[in-house]
Amino acid sequence: MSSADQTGSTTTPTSSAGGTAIARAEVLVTSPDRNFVTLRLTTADGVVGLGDATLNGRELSVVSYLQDHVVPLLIGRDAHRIEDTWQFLYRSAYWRRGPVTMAAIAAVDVALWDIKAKLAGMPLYQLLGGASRNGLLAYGHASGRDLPELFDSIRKHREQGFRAIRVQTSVPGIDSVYGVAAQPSTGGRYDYEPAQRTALPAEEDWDTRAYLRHIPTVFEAVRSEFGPELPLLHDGHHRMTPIQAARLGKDLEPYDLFWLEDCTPAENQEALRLVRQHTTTPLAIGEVFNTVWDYQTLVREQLIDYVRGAVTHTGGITALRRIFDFAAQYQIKSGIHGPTDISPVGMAAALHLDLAIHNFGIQEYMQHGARTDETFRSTFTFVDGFLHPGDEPGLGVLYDDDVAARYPYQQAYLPFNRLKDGTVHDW
Ligand code: EZ4
Ligand code: CO
Repeated sequence: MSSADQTGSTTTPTSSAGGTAIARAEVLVTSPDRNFVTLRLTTADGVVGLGDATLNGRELSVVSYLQDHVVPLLIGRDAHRIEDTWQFLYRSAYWRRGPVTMAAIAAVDVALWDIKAKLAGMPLYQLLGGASRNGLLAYGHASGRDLPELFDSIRKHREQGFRAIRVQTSVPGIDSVYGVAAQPSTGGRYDYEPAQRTALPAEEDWDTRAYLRHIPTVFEAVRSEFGPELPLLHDGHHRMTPIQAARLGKDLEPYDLFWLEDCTPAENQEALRLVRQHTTTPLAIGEVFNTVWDYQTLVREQLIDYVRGAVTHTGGITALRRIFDFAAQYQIKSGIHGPTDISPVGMAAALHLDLAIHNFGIQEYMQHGARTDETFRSTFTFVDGFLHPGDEPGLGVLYDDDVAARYPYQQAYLPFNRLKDGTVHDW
């Protein structure tokens, strides 16, 4: 250790690191099917680690945060010091939390775990305590503009192996609704893959009363078509007030949902007390959250059943692991966010964590397009409805620079909602 370190006049533990010092930190942007931001760290000895820093629709803000403020702090730090680096990035910024900051910290954290596991010669889940199960139950996204299309989409997902299915449909009287494929006949995929690359956000419309009337009839039809066994999920995508969410939860009880997701915009955690008093439908929340504090009331008062945080958006493996451990004391399980805007690097990180924790619940799995899979070559598998991260040392993902270079960044916004009278509503 240098004298500078001993006197505390530098914050960079460099000189003792030797071959494990971070020698290079690159912020990589590519858009094979949609935009992805990846942090690649390389040690002096040439060991490479990857972290996902993709924040859908706000990608370049995280690029700037990393490039302008984080990368200069990383060079020379010992890649082995994951905890110290996390605490340093979180506390030294003074400004805490927020999706941009926490996505940047997550990318550093995951890249360092990737490096550590490669140096150990083990798949990352081994460093997190080893496997707690053989495979990870995954759910896919079925959707349809009407019941025949929806049934077709559910059948296609089951043929692909899915043993749990999220169900979203159009609502009579509303033109375009979150979660519904534009052309279900071409495979039943709804999402923005390729992402909507418009200069301005696409406008969708919304009517909560029409939705509340319609959705229970959809689940009744799905249950009578597919029987009681199939686990079914639904995403409310933050559109309801607490009392509306309470009503939907009650109305869906006969159909035995695995979960109802994001029933209200849950930055008001207390709102879930009201929902919880009225319904036994299990609740899942957290894909837009970024720290444990967003879950404090939800977990301590057992107001939810599943934590939806993503490794990518919740400060990485170090931070999300702690949220799951906190949740475990209250019998709350994991349900990590896994849409296509989580890159294969972020997915791999999720799968290693899923495999290791005791309170795993389910993993969302939307499946990336072929161009994305060619850019990020992953070892994780999906067999018979179960995901597994694979047994390559580290995360098990390679970033192909040549393929990535073929797909430059393109502006792509998420859509938004207006009510019939023009009022902006939650999307
Ligand atoms: O709309 O990931 O459960 N999944 C979701 C996603 C989100 C997108 C936003 O970036 O709600 O489809
Ligand atoms: Co969701």
